[in-house]
Amino acid sequence: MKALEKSIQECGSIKELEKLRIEVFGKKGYFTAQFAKLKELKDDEKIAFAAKVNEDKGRFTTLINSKKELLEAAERSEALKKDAVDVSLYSRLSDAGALHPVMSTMDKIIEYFMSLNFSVEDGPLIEDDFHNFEALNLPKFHPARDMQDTFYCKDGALLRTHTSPVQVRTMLSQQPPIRMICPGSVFRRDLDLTHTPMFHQIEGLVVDKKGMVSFANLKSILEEFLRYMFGNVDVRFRPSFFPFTEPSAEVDISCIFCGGSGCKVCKNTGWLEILGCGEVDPNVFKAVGYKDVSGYAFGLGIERFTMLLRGVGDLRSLFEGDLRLLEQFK
Ligand code: 2NM
Repeated sequence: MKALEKSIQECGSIKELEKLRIEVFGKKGYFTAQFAKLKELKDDEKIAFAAKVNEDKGRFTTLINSKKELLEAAERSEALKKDAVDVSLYSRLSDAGALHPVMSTMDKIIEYFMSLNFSVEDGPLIEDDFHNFEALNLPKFHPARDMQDTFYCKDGALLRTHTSPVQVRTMLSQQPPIRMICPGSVFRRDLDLTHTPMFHQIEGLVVDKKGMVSFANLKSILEEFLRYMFGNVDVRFRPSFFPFTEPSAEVDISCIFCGGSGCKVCKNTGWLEILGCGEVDPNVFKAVGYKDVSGYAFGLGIERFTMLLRGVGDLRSLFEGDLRLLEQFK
């Protein structure tokens, strides 16, 4: 008995334990032999003996079962150790992604205006006539509303042709003072060497009580911004026209490729056209129900900024999805 108990305790594997179990409980095992002895005993001895053997049987069952559990646990943890993965190991280098240059230009511009406390707003790509045109002082038969330029959907819906409808929505839902920019994609029916039917814009808008913001503020903020983006460039404002601003201006920087002496990129003018701006037209404020305010706005194309900043000569390379383009900007 004691010897059996000892061999169970010292048993090192489930297989060995199973062999022991058969030795103890099997047909030719210990307990079968014990019970066989019963016949040879007198009646009064039988009861005591049988009780003793049954008690032993119970004890061995418990002993073997708990030993089995121990061995199984040990085997499991052994298996886990063998299959363990070291999650702190460095993996083989995979193809990590890179931000598209248009998006990194967008981020840089957003960061600049956020540092000046501008909020960043967005709005729907599918717009309606009021938000995209009417509220922006684009009269019914203005050429910019022509079928040539705008993608129309069913039931008067259209793809926004600029991000200005976001400014309209912001003015309708907030009261001045407003300092905001709206980055995002816009859509026009245009496709040639310098135009794609989808491109990206950032527009800015500042509105405050009448007299609080001026064209001089607009000039200085844009000059600072353009020097932040392009380095130490000259900036000039040329009178221009937009339906939603009055007065309006187009802004040029001195050519960053030739320094202003004239080259292919600036078509020998020494200047690069870079954005449009102006004081918000009173009709726009009327459309959103603003009274006694003044404000200015500006708009720029992110692809154009990106091409100039990165020396990308062909607009199409920004849209071809060729990974070799991104590889260069990792
Ligand atoms: C430009 C040029 C000038 C502009 C105006 C507005 C609004 F909504 F305030 F009227 N948003 N954006 C604006 C003004 C955009 O892009 C070349």
